[in-house]
Amino acid sequence: MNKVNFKKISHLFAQTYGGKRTLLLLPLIIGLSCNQANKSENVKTADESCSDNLPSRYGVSAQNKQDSLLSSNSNGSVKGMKWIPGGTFLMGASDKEGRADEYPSHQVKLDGYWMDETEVTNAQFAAFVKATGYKTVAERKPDWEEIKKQLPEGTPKPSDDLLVAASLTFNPPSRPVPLHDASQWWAWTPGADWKHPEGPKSDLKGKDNYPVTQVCWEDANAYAKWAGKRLPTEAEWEYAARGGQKNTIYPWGNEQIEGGKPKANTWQGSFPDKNTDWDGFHSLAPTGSFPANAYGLFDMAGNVWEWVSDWYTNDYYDTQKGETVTNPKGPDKSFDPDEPTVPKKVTRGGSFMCNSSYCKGYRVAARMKSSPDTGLQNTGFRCVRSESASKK
Ligand SMILES: [Ca+2]
Ligand SMILES: [Ca+2]
Ligand SMILES: [Cu+2]
Repeated sequence: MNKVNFKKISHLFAQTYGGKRTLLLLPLIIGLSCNQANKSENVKTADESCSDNLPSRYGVSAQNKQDSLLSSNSNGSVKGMKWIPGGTFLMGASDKEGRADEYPSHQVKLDGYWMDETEVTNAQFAAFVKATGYKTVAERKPDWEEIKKQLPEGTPKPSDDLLVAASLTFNPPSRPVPLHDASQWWAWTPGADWKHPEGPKSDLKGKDNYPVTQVCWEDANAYAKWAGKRLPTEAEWEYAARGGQKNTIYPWGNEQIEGGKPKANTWQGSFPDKNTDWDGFHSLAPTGSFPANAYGLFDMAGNVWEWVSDWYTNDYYDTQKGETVTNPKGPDKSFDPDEPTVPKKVTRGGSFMCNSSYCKGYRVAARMKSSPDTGLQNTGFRCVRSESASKK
C-alpha cells in the first residue's frame, strides 16, 4: 500500500546531496496545485487549482497491520446521516466552467444510501483513534527500508533529520504570487498531523466540531471501516451534493458564490495573499456553519475537500458516455497526465482555500486528485453506508 513516488524521491535525494536544505521542499511540492507541473509533456490537462498535483509522501513506515482493529464500531447506526434516495442524474459539468476532466456529462443511476450530514469532525476522528490506537500516515516516520526498495541500487541513505513525520500546511504569502506556483503557499511541515493541523505548535482546542484534516485517503478509509461505513463513490458524492436539482452549478443552485448571503466557506479576495473573510471564516469553519443543501447535507461546497473512494483518471467520463451507468465505482487504475507516475484518488467539493478567481473547486462537478498518502490542511472526508449495512 505504500505508494512511493519515484520521481520525487529521486529529486529529493538529488537535492539533499546537492547540500541545499532549502531546496528540499521544492521537489516535493513542485507539482503542487495551480501548477501545470509537466508542461514539457504537452498533455492537455486540468486547469490550475489550489490543491492540484500535490506531492506524494516519500515512503511511510510499514502500516496497516492495524486492520484487525478497524471494525469495532460497525453497529449499523445511521445517527448523523441522511438518507439519499436512489435515482438517475447527469454527472459531470453542464456549465462551461469545468475542467476537461468534468466532461462529457453522462447519465448515472444509483441505489439509495446514507451519507454523513457533515464532514467527519475532530471529535469523531479522536474517538476512532482512541478506540483503535490508529496512527495516521502523517504521524509515521518514513521508512528507509521501504523507500530503498524503489530506488536505484546504491542510493545512499539521507540523513535522519530528513526522514521525519510531516504533512503539508497552508503558509500564505503576504504579497500576491504567481498562481502557477503552489510551493508559494504550501509548506512541508514536520510535526503537522491531524492533532496539529497547522504545524507542531497548533492544536485542536475548542475545535471538536471542526472537520478533521491532515488525513490522507488511507486514514479516511481506515476510519470508515472502523465506523462500519465506507467512503462514497465519486458518483455518490456528486449526486448527494446536487441535492436532487438538475443541471445546477452549486449545491445551493446557480446563485453566484459571492451573491446574496454567504453559502459556503471559501476564499474571497485575492488568493493566496488576501482573504477578505466575507463569509465569516478565515480558515476552517465548524461543520454545519452554512445552510444544508436539499438533502440536508452541510459543507458539500467548501470548508474541506473530501476524499471519495474512486481512483482518478482524467478521461473516466469519456468511458461512461452514451449509456446509463449503474453504481459506477471509478476506474480500476489511476492515471493523471499531470503526474503519470503517481496514483491518485479523487477529492471533491473544494475547501476554504477555493476562490472564484481561478479554482472554483466548490462547483458541484469539480474534481481534484491527490495521492492516497497525502495529508493536507484543507482536506478531510465524510462517509456513506449502503442500505443493506444499516439498521433502520
Ligand atoms: Ca472563508
Ligand atoms: Ca466540504
Ligand atoms: Cu481550490
